[in-house]
Amino acid sequence: MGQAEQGGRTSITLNSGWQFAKGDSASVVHPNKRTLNWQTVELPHTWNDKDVLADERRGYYQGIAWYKRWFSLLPETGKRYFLRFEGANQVTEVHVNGKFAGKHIGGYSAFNIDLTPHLDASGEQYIAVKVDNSFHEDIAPLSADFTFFGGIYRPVHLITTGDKHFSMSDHGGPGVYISTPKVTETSADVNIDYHLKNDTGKPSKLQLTTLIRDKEAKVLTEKSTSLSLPAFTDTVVTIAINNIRDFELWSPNTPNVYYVENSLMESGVLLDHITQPMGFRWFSFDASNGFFINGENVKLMGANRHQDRVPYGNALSNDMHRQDMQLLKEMGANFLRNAHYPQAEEILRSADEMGFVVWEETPLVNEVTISEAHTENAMLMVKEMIKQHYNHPSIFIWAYMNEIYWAHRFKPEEELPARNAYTLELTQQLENLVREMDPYRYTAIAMHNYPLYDESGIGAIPMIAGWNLYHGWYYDEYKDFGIFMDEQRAKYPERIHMISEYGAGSDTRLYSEKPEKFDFTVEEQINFTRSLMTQILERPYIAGATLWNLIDFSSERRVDATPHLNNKGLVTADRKPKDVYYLVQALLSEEPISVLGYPFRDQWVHAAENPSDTLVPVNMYAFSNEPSLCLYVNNKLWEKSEVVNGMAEWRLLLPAGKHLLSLKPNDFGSAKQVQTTLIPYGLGSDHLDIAVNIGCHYAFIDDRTNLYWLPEREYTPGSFGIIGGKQLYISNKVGTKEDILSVHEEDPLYQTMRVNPSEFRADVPNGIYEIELLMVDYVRRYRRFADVDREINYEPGRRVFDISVNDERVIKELDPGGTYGLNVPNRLRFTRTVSNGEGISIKFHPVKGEPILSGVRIRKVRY
Ligand code: GCB
Repeated sequence: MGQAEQGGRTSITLNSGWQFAKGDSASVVHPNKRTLNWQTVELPHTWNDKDVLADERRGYYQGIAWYKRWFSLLPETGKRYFLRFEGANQVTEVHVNGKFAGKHIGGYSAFNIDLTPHLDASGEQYIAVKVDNSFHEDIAPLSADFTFFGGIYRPVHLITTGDKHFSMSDHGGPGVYISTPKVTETSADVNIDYHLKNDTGKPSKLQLTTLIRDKEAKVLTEKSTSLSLPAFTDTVVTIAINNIRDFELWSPNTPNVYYVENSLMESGVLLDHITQPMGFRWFSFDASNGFFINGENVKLMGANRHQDRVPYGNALSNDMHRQDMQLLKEMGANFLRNAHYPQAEEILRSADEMGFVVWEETPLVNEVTISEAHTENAMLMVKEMIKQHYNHPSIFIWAYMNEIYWAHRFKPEEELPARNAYTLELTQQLENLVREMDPYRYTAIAMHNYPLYDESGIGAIPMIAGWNLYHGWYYDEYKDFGIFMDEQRAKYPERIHMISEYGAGSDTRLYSEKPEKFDFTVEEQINFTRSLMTQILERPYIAGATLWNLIDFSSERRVDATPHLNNKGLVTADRKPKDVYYLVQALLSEEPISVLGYPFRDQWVHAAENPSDTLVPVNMYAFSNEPSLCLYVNNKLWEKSEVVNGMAEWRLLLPAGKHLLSLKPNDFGSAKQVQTTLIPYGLGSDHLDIAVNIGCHYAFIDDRTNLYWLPEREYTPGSFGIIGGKQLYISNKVGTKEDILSVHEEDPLYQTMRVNPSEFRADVPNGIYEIELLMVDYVRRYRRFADVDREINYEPGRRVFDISVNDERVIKELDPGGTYGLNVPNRLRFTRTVSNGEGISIKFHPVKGEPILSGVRIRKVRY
């Protein structure tokens, strides 16, 4: 209790020993009533950590749950007691000793509850907290591409102050608001607004001291002010400290944070004490040349961050929050967008101290509800965000909506005029509010590629136009990104443009030498990022850009290669850097970077016609900010390659076996092992085992067993492959992006398929073979995260076919959808003796509709 010794205020976490139960019961507010099924939990806590990952049913528990606990606290006269919740999603009601003590709306900001009037003189206190994460049409976010985890998912603190104190009822803010209206290299003026509260019936004469210390606790300046507080009031006092000298400036490269210690005393007794961060810096944005801080032009480059992590949901420890910030820092980023909501105090503290420029925003995403309550809540969220994070020197931009027209195209035509009018008015109201609350920072909104922002006029309201752009991923091609931005620039030369989002997904189990749009391969994510980031770096008018997203994050309703996740992360959900992370590092970091790409190619399989002199081609790449790199294969120089836009590439031809690749000889630390395996001509091997990912151009590596499913290939005599049919493409994107039910770890394997194949042929020598055929009858069921599930009306018999092996019908009238269900995988396994040099020929015979095939595995066995 470090702060306790200094007197005035104590603050201690109250995170252990809570009882938790899902469901509702009015009697929970009273102690000793045994209702519901309780379990002991530790805060931070969410109740959705597991159900968001379940396949069978869409959705996760969105409803009421309770937390309760006892604690000891002997109330003293002259003290006030508060609970501070750093965040609970989304409506929270607090009851103390059976009495209602307060309610908070909104899932992403902190709030304080005054316990004082409800405390029991015996010292035994009972607290019950009801949290509800049900959909509520007046509380943003209404819909979004992320999971609305319920729970008290950030820490709780028990705070004690004197009965005159820095306000604890100012929208969760500290009651102390520090501005730096004028800063130059050598001198600075600081204004501090104090919101003070006298909870007693007596007017008081108080002493307020303000001390600014540097990070070594050396005092930079100090000021003492006398003031009087009338009885039972909130009073705002502003003090100015002018012409401060001998300070160090704050910037992303020199994150010199100062700490303002504020003390409130009465007749020499310390009543309250609070320390807040601050930084000395001046900055501006320019429509042509971007961002300037302390007179220096700095390109803002970084990433967005969501706050969850598998398997903890959104209930992360402070260490986990800091780990994310460390990843961002090491990547060379200087810019962070807290999307789509205000984030944990620990994130802001780390941003101050590590040196990030932060864009923070409230969770108004996708759509609005036309109601007064919705407006009020939206305003409240802005007030809370600004009050709570006002003092952080890392914050430069306040934003208050993201893609607010996203759901527009799904709304009934007749609603549109009223929706447009409301959205325009709301935008203007929120803009005015931010400008009024904080005249020293910039405002922004994030828009998507949709003409209505320009047409309706809301694009012109904020000071910064933020763009969420996915050219070459969801639509168009990479180059169209630059064309789009140049058009915007030409149309609105006075606007400050930023790229609030750009990013492509990847599943670290998918690899391809011929990556393509929306295929979720590691290579495609690299290609997309390399192109768009280079285009951004080339355009000085783009003040900054944040990649979408630092992490693979939870989006329960999303249906891509990785179920329930949005996999546009630079690192995986468990925080392992993907290859694209190192590309970004090479493009941004000022430290020398050279990292060999780590395509998961422990096993590279290639069929060869002439085994004695066959070499296996391997594509290798490395990320670097050096002009060129040398590649060593088994410690011998292979070749030097130029680094272009952060990457050097090699095409290797290696004999079968294990090879050590490195960027320096004998550099075992960074070396990567590649195994090249030949499938011999004639497929004649006692251990023949081939697995083919039918219907696409990429390999799938099963990360449980390392089994390598080869990209599909056409049959050539003497080898194996598919004949006939075509790969399934929906809207120019490979495969179906449906959630394949019940096979969590194999979704991408089943998602791609060949429709109407006539044959899969493998010219294997005589022997006994185990054959597996993978398929799934698919139906489009979900639309991306915005609306309700579609009913499946399945008529049995829409797709019926026979399968023969070597002209013997092994399966007749197979109806995979009808037999197993739609989007349910089907894996047929059987053994077959091959004799007379016939090889294996698997044929598909349509009876009704078209046959489908997602994978083939052939393995030589003994019986
Ligand atoms: C966007 C949204 C973000 C989504 C992202 C995506 O533009 O702002 O919430 O997650 O696209 O990945 O589609």
